[in-house]
Amino acid sequence: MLDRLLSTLGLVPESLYSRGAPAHGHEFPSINPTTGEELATVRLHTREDYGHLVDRAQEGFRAWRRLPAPVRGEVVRKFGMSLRAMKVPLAKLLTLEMGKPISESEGEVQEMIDMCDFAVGLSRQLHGLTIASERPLHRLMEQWHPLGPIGIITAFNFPVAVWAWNAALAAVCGDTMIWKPSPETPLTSLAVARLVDQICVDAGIENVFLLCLGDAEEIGETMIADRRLPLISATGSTRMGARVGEVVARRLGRSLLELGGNNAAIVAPSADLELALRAILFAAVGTAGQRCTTLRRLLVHESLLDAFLPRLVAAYRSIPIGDPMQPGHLMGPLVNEAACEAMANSLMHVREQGGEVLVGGGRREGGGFFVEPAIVRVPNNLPVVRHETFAPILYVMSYRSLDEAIALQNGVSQGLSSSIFTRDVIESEAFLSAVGSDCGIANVNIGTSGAEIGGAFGGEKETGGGREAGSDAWKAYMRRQTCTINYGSELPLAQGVEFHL
Ligand code: UN1
Repeated sequence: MLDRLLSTLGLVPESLYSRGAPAHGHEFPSINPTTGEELATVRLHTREDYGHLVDRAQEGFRAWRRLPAPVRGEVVRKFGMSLRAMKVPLAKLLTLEMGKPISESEGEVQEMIDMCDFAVGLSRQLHGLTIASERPLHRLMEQWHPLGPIGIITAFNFPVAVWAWNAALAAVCGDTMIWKPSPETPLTSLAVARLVDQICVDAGIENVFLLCLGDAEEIGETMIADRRLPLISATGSTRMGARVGEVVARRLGRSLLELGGNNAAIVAPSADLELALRAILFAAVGTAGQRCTTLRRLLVHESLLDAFLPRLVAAYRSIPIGDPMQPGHLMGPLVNEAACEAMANSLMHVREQGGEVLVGGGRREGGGFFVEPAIVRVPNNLPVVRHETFAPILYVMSYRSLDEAIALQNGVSQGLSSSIFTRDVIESEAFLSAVGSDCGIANVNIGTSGAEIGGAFGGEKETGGGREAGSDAWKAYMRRQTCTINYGSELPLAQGVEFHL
């Protein structure tokens, strides 16, 4: 099955799938987390290979930035069409390599398609402002130009959608790019790179979308320190983002960071509990708790706790866990052994600190990295609750007043996503107000995960402050130029300054 899938996606094992970009590093296995077995081996790029890729990205930029943005948009449109044609095989490869349920993988490819569509429209809307000048016969305007070759670092959990958030926008903005995907998902990344390459070859375009497979030490560190990349867009852990932010800032480059979340949902007294239950399940257990938007903390009004918690525990017991390729399974494996260990570790600490595991938390027997999603009842403000563990652990706390709930919700160092379940408009508006949720995403009667691409995606505080995907996130991929044009024959100076000989 794998061989057929790879050849459908245009990947042949010649030179260990390194495609048009020669790789001279060591062999690296891609592991199927469902079985723990090796799917294939790829060859990594070395620092020297990376250097050649950046040369190519620079060369590509010199030509790509000259094309009108709608012409660049046409390339992205064709890529979106090719993703439509390859949606099912690409989703299957994603599930094989990363372990998310097949419906979620199809959703992830759909997210790429949506991003392409959005970027195509945007390619005719990269607009600046015309601003009133204080001087007679002067015009003040702002325009946006391509930035340069950029670096994109992505994580294993959304290995291709997050690349597409960046790549589709960067491409219409006139940037070329080097992508360093997670070492957990090399085949999926290669398949996407292969699809976009084919579109470029057909369009006679070169060196716009480049892929560099490698680890954080050799490739990641070189990339973030590289002055030829004016922007590094990085998605991953807060630890990784802090390193990227520091190194990029030292060379006064720009970084766009989308890091950890510690997302909470408030279940208020007026909530529709049926709807809340479904939303909480998807947000906490979907993608086996490995989304940056995963629901990690549940704040339930004290009056609801006794009625609601047993229902949630019962629902957890009935979650179908198993081979993510089978459509009935709502939860697949974690990505690797280390993720299982991190989950067990957090559960050990939370028990030590006085938390009570109400359901789940165990490891499933057999091959693969399967765990049972856990609900833990914790006293408010337990230290372990402030850390993000990238696994399906849901901490449940109770609250009395909405102010208390909002303080708990905001009382962590991350600020990505948040939600409230309420039918009370006063509560909902308070939650969305300036003194409500401090997160980049605030939802009402929807869980914390599963954002559409039309809005800007990202969060505050240790989540890194970056915004990707929709709205005006494109501006991060361009340089802004303010232009003042004098169409008169006088030279009036701004602020009324006189300077005559
Ligand atoms: C991520 O986990 O890094 O909002 C991205 C969501 C998805 C994207 C998640 N659309 O859950």
